[in-house]
Amino acid sequence: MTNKQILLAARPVGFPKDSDFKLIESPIPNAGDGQILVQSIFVSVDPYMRGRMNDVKSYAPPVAIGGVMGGGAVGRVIQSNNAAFKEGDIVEGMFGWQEYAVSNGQGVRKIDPTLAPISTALGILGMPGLTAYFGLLEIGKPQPGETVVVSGAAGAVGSIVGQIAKIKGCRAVGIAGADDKVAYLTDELGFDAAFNYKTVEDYYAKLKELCPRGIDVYFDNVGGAITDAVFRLINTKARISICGQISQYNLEKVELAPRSILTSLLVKQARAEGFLVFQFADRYPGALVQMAQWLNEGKLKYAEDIEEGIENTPRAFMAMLKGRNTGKQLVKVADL
Ligand code: NAP
Ligand code: FER
Repeated sequence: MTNKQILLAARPVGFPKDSDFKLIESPIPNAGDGQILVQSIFVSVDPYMRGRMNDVKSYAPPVAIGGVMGGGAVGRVIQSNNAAFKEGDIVEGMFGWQEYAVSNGQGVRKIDPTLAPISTALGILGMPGLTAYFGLLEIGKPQPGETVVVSGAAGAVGSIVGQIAKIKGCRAVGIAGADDKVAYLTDELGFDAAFNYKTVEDYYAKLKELCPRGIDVYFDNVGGAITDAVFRLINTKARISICGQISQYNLEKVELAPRSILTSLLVKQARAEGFLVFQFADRYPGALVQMAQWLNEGKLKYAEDIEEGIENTPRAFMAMLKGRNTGKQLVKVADL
């Protein structure tokens, strides 16, 4: 019995490649004093991890070369020397890209497996769901009858944003990168309209057609040319929630935006505000109660894309960056 771990072997230049990662096998560690040993069941791959691979300062130091890739996971406590946890507990925490992890319990959340499938702790009832909830409601402040546009609309965050916009009585318009994603948004999730940015050439003309009353709220997951087009259609007092800029994460050379986006903010007396979901951490419990209620009432739906085997985590991460996923991308590494 060994612990398969994925290490960061090299800092990716541009789009990550297989050789930036390395699979190793090491002995399964034991829980020390005050610690728990967790066997992961689902490991998360998220866009923010691309930034953690770069040697830049942010809220935490970057992943070290030769270090285990960090990231959220859900698993089972198999040893506990910590009074807050017992063997068999299902927990979510930053256990990384590996099969087994020890933790002192800080930042580890107990999951009730009878309330929802445990994988949701990494998706709709976890970080991405909370990002959609706070980024839309606190930054976007959607009002009934307003038009909400979301980019990256078929992903873990975006698919929830559009559905919360509908709950709030808005017109929800999604932008995604495949025809089947567009169909999923309109036919299954209740978006009012959506389009495929990979086949539509003129984003501005398409958005103008789909948003006849202009755009009041823009939830930006992607940045780039899509965002430039949205800015040309914002209404007076529009709110732009800057959640992500995934179109930029793998570029070797930064892209320049048209300076007219600032003129749009000026003449529309509009506000663009970036946020990190962690800034709302003290309000997670109430948000999760609300999200779970909407889920149980059938007002929220979610999709998951599940890869199998810890050794396939880099592949799943790269596939997600390329848009192969619909909904939350996960890797299943053990049975429940
Ligand atoms: P996701 O949307 O499930 O997966 C990423 C998606 O990005 C892909 O499926 C792909 O879909 C799209 N994409 C990739 N390259 C693109 C490009 N060049 N242009 C447009 N779209 C592209 O991931 P997620 O976890 O929900 O994250 C979505 C965004 O939210 C990311 O930007 C992430 O960094 C951000 N985020 C921010 C916070 C925060 O605290 N601020 C927290 C969580 C996530 P297509 O097929 O549509 O291209
Ligand atoms: C994300 C993109 C960026 C994200 C966090 C960040 C939690 C934060 C980056 C930084 O602080 O440098 O998707 O999700």
